[in-house]
Amino acid sequence: DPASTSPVSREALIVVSNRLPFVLKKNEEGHLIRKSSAGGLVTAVAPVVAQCKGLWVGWPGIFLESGEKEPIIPESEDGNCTPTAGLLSKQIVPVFMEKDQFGQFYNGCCNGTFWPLFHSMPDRAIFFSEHWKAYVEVNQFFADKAMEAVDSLVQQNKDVLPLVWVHDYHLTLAAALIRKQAAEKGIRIKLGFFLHIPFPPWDIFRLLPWANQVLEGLLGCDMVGFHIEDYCLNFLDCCQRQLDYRVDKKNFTVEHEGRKISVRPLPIGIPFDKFTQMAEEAPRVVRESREKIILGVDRLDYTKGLVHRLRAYENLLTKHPEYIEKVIFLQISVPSRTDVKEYQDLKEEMDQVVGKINGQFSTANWSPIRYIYGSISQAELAAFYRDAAVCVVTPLRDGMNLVAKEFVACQIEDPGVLILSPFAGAGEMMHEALIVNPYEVDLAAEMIHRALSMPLDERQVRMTHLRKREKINDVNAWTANFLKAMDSSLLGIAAAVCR
Ligand code: GDG
Repeated sequence: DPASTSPVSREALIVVSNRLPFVLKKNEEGHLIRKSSAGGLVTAVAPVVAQCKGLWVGWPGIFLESGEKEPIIPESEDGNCTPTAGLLSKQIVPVFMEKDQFGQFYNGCCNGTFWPLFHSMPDRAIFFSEHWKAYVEVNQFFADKAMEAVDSLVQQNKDVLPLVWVHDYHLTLAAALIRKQAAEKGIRIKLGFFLHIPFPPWDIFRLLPWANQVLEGLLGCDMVGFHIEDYCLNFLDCCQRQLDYRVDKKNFTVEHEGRKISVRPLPIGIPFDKFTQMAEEAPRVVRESREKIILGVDRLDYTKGLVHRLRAYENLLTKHPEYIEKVIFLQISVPSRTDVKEYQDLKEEMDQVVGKINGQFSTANWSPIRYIYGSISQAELAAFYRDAAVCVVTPLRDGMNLVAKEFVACQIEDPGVLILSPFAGAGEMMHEALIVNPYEVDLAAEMIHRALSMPLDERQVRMTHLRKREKINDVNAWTANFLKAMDSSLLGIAAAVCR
């Protein structure tokens, strides 16, 4: 058992993320229930937390009325006695926030400032000191809660070594705040961070009025992880040029306060086998039809390149009228951040562009675009992935992009073709996809044409390679790689529970 060979003692994982692995909802009788989230991160990481008797710190998705007491976290999902993702309620540390403060933090700073800036779209970014103030307060609050979690583990077992894993751009300041408190209390911990979105080049990053604080916050860790090497290099460059810290761009380390922080590329994967199995089991959702399906699946977000993609399709129908009544573009757009103006504007724009293209090209029995503004079940999604001839993943910028990987995992029949943007992290490694710059609308249209007319043997060769890579580098491998980068004794537990 590798867990018991650690010189100090057994490690216990504490995950800190903006959201818990489930949200709390009131059922018809007014009782709180858990509604679990089916994301790959949860399926891979929660079993490790459960097994090592660790904790998960995060927001449960509801606000309390003023003066309302914090509710007790229910043990299981509606009517079912299995705790969500194996996590008992005593392993959940909920972080409750006031609605106003959350709005300034989440809609304001996280999604108004960090999101566009880190996706290299500074013109969309807003910079308000009230938002930043809320961001600092919320990060402090999460750090306090994480420290309570650390304390409770140490009280139960003084030999435990807490391994705190902080996630994403919402919580860039938390690690340094946790480190400070642990040092004051003389508690030894390990701290790691993973960023799910891109880390921008210095010339963009330095537009952030609070750039130094963010870097110092991340450098509170022992290890900082990004999807790909480019983001690591951007981060190292920022530490060097913004803070004048000593960085080693060969070994990917930063020196700060007498510590050496390692910076690592840790490309995330998906639960590959789970998606393949869903594709095997899912009934046909698209009626047996003459048309080939071109599929797009995204949160409705301006980084995903949705309008550019529709323009490319419009261009295809104009230049290649032979596709009229022969193909259907099925775009699933999940509503997202609907309180933020940029997202409301995008919704309007999409409605207009879809309407225009459908108006221009529809015939009595056929419309070129089927547009779903809403979300569908994962089983249905797997069926769409399986039955699509082409999947178009063309973000203008994307940390990784899981849709590209899920499509590949579901391609169990006559193989389809993946069209991928080089500006997604996934574009760095999925070389057998057709790679196209989404800004080159004409070329993107030709790429769809090429995908639709690609011979079977070429499709098979490309898909076989893509599937092989994603199966090996699945989300369990990612979790294991994080633990390895943290030099963690939990690696053995992860290998045992994530099979
Ligand atoms: C961030 C980074 C990075 C979508 N529609 C439905 C649905 N989905 C699921 C997909 C996929 C997920 O949502 C979207 O993941 P992405 O990776 O594409 O994008 P973000 O949400 O922006 O995620 C990204 C990721 O973090 C992980 O690090 O890859 O770059 O931006 O899993 O399947 N799921 C269901 N119904 C839908 O209609 N059930």
